[in-house]
Amino acid sequence: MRGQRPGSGARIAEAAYIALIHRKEAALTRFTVPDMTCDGCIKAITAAVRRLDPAATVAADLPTHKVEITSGKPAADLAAAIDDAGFTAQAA
Ligand SMILES: [Cu+2]
Repeated sequence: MRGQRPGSGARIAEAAYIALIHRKEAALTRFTVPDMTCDGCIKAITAAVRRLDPAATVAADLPTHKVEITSGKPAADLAAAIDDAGFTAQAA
């Protein structure tokens, strides 16, 4: 890039790298939660996930007991949050 101050490109790249390592990209994680049987369960699971990650999105389907979570948190942490709320999160 002509006309740019020397070194500014490297500084931008470094800033982008620091942003990347500090803010993990949100990923979709799927669980099956067999003991999720009513809207109250969905609310409790959603609340538990949001306590861990307020930015998470949670989509639940009662008939199939599937829960889809979009979050930057690791799947193991999401499963632990669901388990701590009294449910069983199985990898799906
Ligand atoms: Cu319920």
